[in-house]
Amino acid sequence: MPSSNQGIVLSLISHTNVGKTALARTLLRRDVGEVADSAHVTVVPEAYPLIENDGFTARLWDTPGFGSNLAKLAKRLRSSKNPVGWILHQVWDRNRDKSLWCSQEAIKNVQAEADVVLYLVDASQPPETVGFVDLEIEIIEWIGKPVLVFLNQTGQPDQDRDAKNEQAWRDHFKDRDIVKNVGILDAFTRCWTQEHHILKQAANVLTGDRKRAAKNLTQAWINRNLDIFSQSVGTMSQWAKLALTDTEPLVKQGLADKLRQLVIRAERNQDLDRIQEAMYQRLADNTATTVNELISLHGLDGETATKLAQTSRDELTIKRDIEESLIASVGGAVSGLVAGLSADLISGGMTFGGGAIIGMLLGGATTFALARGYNLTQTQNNSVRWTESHFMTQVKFVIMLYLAVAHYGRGRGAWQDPVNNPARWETVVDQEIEKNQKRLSELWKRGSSASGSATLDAHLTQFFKESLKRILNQLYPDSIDLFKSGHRTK
Ligand SMILES: Nc1nc2c(ncn2[C@@H]2O[C@H](COP(=O)(O)OP(=O)(O)OP(=O)(O)O)[C@@H](O)[C@H]2O)c(=O)[nH]1
Ligand SMILES: [Mg+2]
Repeated sequence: MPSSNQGIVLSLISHTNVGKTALARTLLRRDVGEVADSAHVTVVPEAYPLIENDGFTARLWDTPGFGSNLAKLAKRLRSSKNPVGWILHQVWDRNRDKSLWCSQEAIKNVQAEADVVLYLVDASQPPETVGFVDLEIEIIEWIGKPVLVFLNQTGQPDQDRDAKNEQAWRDHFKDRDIVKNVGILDAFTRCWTQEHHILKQAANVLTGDRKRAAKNLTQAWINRNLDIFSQSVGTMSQWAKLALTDTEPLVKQGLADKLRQLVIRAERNQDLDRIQEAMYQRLADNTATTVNELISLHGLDGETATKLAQTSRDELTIKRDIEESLIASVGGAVSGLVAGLSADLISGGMTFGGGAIIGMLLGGATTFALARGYNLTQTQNNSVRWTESHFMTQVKFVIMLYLAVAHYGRGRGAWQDPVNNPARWETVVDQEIEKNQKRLSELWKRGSSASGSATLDAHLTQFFKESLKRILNQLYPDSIDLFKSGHRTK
């Protein structure tokens, strides 16, 4: 342990308007400075404690951006014996020559404060089109502080495109010894699993006490994020427990009778509509509470809009129009199979959420129930609960919501519900659910039995912990060590 407070200093540096202040907000989980889409919004450098642990501190400087006018000085700078000294001793008027004044402030900051420079580039443009980057890196090179390049403005995560982008920028900087690493850290769409790379890479380029500090703080950063991960897993497990154990009583007749009536009359059943409506309402409320907890755990501002309740319902309801056309195609088969199927339902062994096709093969009533958009099945006690397949859909839905929160950077502003998700998330989550069919099926069975539900919490926690780790590891293979190294990953 150090005798007094020791630490490391990281300076966020970039061309103006690239996103330094936005990234500072994302990393600090608070709204520091001012973020706006125009040049020279930040004009005064400011330092913030990024993390403290065991008497070590990492400080993060947000600085004014390099201005466009700097490039005009390139010839003068390159021919000067002491270009940095020349810039630092110029007197520029803060208001009249704002661009050069801001550039000077950034250079001063690198020289006087930084142990490591975090140089941001706007990766929405290919490296060869952003001429000023070379001059800016050259100036930092003259000062001699190690540089970690981070790409932002990369848009929604896309593994293939991001890897290509990263490689293009790595190639661009390959002859710059001062550039020690190139990675992605978008202030809007980064995942928390990527953040510790800043401190880890800093430890790689520092030496002595500072290296020791950076290593200690990397672990502290990981542990803090893993604590949030554990709490998120707990929140999601509680959500799933409510979904699994939620029931609604069937007032007069059993479900089978109601279904039989449905088939005979070929119309919607008001009782079932009311029951399903109540169940959906509770599911939507439960989901909104969970998302709000996740938002707050991840240091974000804002909350899920009430419109999520509607979105989640739409997503989770079997699409009626598709199913209606299916039912039209099976026609007479429906009524012919009703009797046998009802018997199955009464004996308690039948669920009808396995999908329209399976339902169609098994019998008309099942198909019919699906066609009318009911996702309920009967319990032993003349009440209904969500079907197994619907529960699986719910799990996918909540995992996708978790991923949206895990990627949402505070620099982007207050939380907004996702409109669409990256295709890769969908694929990875689908595969994970597919692989866990049996496990989810066991969880679903536990939800309805008194003996099973006693240990439901532990089983759900285990499921979400393992599945989310696997999903995040697949999305971010570079961060695979994260879950191994944390002290709270047991
Ligand atoms: N898509 C995307 N936009 C970003 C990101 N970071 C910042 N922005 C946007 O880019 C603009 C500039 O962001 P700032 O954080 O103010 O940039 P800055 O580098 O601090 O700018 P100055 O202080 O003026 O030098 C704002 O409109 C941000 O919303 C990012 O990671 N992704
Ligand atoms: Mg700024």
